[in-house]
Amino acid sequence: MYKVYLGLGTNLGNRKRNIREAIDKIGEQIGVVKRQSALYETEPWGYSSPNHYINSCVLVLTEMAPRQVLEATQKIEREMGRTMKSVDGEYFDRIIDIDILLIDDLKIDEPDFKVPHPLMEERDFVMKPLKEILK
Ligand code: PH2
Ligand code: MG
Ligand code: MG
Repeated sequence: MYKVYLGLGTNLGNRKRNIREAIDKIGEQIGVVKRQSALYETEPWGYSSPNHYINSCVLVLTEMAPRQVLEATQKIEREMGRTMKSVDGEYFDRIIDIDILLIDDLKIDEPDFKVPHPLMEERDFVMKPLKEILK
């Protein structure tokens, strides 16, 4: 059983509904959603856009291996209509982004998969909701 902390972000469409839909899908496809932070309205970080974000974090308990969790989060992003992915720190507005922040105290350092999330400590929009549910 893994304890996985996920960061959720959306700045397009009905943002509250997007967060709710993502959490429903996480519960159906990944594991048991044990905790959810409040929703935070945040300004775009790292690029400029008129579209503010809603960010939140969840704690999920799952039997899935880390790589399977990554694939499942990407599948949910696609199901929800996510198209553009960030490339080399260039960011785009998005319907939903689901990032793996922490998995137990694992360290993963693969080209396409790093845990803990390498940028999380620089990002208030991650750390504020994460601290609410961390234990
Ligand atoms: N995600 C990014 C880039 N910038 N800014 C906010 N406020 N919230 C995000 O979730 C976010 C961001 C890349 O994933
Ligand atoms: Mg992200
Ligand atoms: Mg992402």
